[in-house]
This record gives sequence, structure tokens and C-alpha cells, in this order.
Amino acid sequence: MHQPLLFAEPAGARRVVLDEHGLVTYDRDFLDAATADELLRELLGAVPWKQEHLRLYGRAIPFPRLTAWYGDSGAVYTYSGIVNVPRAWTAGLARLRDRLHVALGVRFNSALLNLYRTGSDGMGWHADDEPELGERPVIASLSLGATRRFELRRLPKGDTRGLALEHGSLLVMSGETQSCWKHQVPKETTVRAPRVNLTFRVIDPRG
Ligand SMILES: O=C(O)CCC(=O)C(=O)O
Repeated sequence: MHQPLLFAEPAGARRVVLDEHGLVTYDRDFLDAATADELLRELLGAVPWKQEHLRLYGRAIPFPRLTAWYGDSGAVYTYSGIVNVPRAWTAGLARLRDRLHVALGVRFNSALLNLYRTGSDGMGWHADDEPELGERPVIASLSLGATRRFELRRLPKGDTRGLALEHGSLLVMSGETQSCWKHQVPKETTVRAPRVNLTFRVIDPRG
């Protein structure tokens, strides 16, 4: 598979979080504060957030977060039995997508938006390893709002790394990260403010 040219921009404040069996980098200052504030306000107000459910043994269990899926038409993404048909890019999301193309050299065709309403919302251990993401997906994860902890755990059951994801920051996972590590956003019940996370992805619906 064609390996995208990662990191077309100068390194700046980008820090390597892990560089073994996968590559994860973190840029705390990807967006300036004013841009991040405006984007957060827009997304909290304008996105038609959805409550999806995990269906297990005939029961419907609500995911502890709300979601929305945006992208090019045809960028259909299925996870946990949920078929996500994309909404058309908004102007703000398309600007971000284009900026990520310049920064990373990757043409993302979709974005999963997660709204963690408070610290009682979270996301358990998982890897973004669905077939339509390909073998070594590049996933660009932008954080807005409350700072939340992000953890990575080496498969099958190895060491764990953690960092705080701050307002306006960009985390990029690439290489073998999804096949060699799992990640999660644990619940933090002391957090009261909302957080929005956008993970830009390249979906091949034939995957
Ligand atoms: O909210 C985050 O930082 C992570 C989101 C995530 O893991 C995912 O969408 O697969």
C-alpha cells in the first residue's frame, strides 16, 4: 500500500509519544486558542449529535458519549455493528481537513466526532482496525474542550503509556499503532466540562 508522506510541515512542537511497533506524535499547539475556542463553540452548537447503542444479547446499551460522522459521500464506516453514513463536510470541518492535508500529507476523507459530555463519558480499550481503514491507518485526532487522559496499551497485554490531550492539540497515530496497541479515554468523574474529539480517517469502503 502507498505510504503517505507524513509530516510535511516542520516539526515545531511535535513530540513523539511512542515510536516502537507504531508511531504516535502529539502537537499541543496545533490550533491557536481563538481558533480552538470558536471551533468548539460551533461544534457543540451545530452538530446533530447522536446517541448510538451497543446491541448485546438483545439489549441496547448506550455508548458513554455522543457521535457524528462526516465525510465524502461513499465514506461509509462500520464499527460495533453501527453503519455510519457520512454527513457532508461543513465549511469548518473541510478547512480542518485541508489543513491536515498540508500538515501531514494525508488526504482524509472522513471524520468521526465524539462528544464527551462530562468526565462520566469515555471510550474503552479498542483499536481502530476495521478493514475499511486499511492495514496501517493514519489517524489524526484533534481535541477541543476539557483536557482528558489518553492511554495506549501494547498488545497482547504489555506496557501502558498515557498523556493528557489538551484543547487545540493534535495526536497522530500511524504505522503499526492499530495492530500493536489499543487505546482508550478513561472516565474521569472529576471532569465537569465537555470535550469534543475529531478523528480524521481515510476510509476505503471496499476494504
Ligand atoms: O477521544 C479520543 O481522544 C479518542 C477517540 C477514539 O479513540 C476513537 O474515535 O476511536
